[in-house]
Amino acid sequence: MSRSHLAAYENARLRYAALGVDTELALECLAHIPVSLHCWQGDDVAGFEGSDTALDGGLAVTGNYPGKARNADELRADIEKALSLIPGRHRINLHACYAETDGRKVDRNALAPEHFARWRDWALGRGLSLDFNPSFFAHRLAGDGFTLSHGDATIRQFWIEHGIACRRIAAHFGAVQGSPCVTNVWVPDGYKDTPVDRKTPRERLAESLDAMFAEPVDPRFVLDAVESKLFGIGSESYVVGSHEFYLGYALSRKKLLCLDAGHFHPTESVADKISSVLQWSERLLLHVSRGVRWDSDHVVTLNDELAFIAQEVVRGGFLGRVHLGLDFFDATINRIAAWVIGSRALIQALLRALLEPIDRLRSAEQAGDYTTRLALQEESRSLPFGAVWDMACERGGVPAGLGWLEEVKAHERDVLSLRG
Ligand code: RNT
Ligand code: ZN
Repeated sequence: MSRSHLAAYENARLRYAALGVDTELALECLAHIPVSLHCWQGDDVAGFEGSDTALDGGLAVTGNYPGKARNADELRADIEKALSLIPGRHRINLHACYAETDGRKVDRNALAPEHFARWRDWALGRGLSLDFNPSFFAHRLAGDGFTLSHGDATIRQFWIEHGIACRRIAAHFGAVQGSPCVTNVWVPDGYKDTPVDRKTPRERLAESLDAMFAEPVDPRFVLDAVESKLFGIGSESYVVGSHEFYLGYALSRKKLLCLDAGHFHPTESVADKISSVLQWSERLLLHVSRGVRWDSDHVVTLNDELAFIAQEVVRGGFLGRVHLGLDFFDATINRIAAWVIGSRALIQALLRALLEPIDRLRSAEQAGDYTTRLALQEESRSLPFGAVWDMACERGGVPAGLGWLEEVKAHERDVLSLRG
């Protein structure tokens, strides 16, 4: 690290210390927060099942930036490249449609750990843990927009079996990696236009979920989560798995609720939900994402909403109870850069939250001195955060500043541009 960087950090350390904040403690804490990096940013949620399964279920990836991963080896290499530019030790989030079946057709209800052996060995070899997601989209039995809540019992049964198969795969990951595999269920089910019967699909979804979760799994190996949504493309009028539906389901069945930052009304604060849900639930899964108008999955940036989410997790002392996953996909920019930008933004938000002069803020609030509280909140914004972030990158062995972009550009020239 250059002398001027070191001097900048030393100066920052003193500035923060003057407000009662220990930058060393913040850096130490930050280095141990895992973020689950979603594999699906690397290939536009395509997966490896072949071409007869176009993306659907309201998931839309726009853009045709060259160089996307065409197979699992390329995807893993791209993830490694991204991880080399993100400080910290993180996790990898897989979807069932990223199975490797060596050209054989294995339907989703027949998936087994062996189809993820390469992912598992790759992850274990690099000290990475895996999280998992059954894939309830891009499949002939999801074509009409319904899966677990489908009116046809045979189709429901197929998806229940898929969920069961995925939990067994997750349990295998959990057993070998020494940390639970967070296994998230999101189904696209819903109607484009106003339904007459909102009740029955929800009854069927609850029943299917119960059937899917009937087999007990060891919580040391698997943590089940369920993810709600307000609306999707093609399900604008009604989503079966709404927020209230899954909040009730998660609490009554002791599952994790997954809050996706892009799945609520635009003025609704996901951050504010964290301490509410955690009053009643031991754990929570966050899909850190960014909604922009109709799209719920833009690359995460360091905006106020992200800062607020990180603050709530840190202030509440919830770091051990909240699982942080990323969920976005953008094909208009370099896909590795998208991972790096979104991950670094989340980690920056966490560092900022760890650097808040929280003791002073709390005493101002407790004393009813809201003037000081507001003044201090505003003052915190201009503290020399960048110098501490540079130090986090330096200690994490990744480029500080825009150094990472040069590496991404070089990799694009040398590797991505050679892909057909
Ligand atoms: C969709 C959900 C879901 C997916 C991924 C691919 O609206 O957010 O989490 O994005 O599972
Ligand atoms: Zn999500």
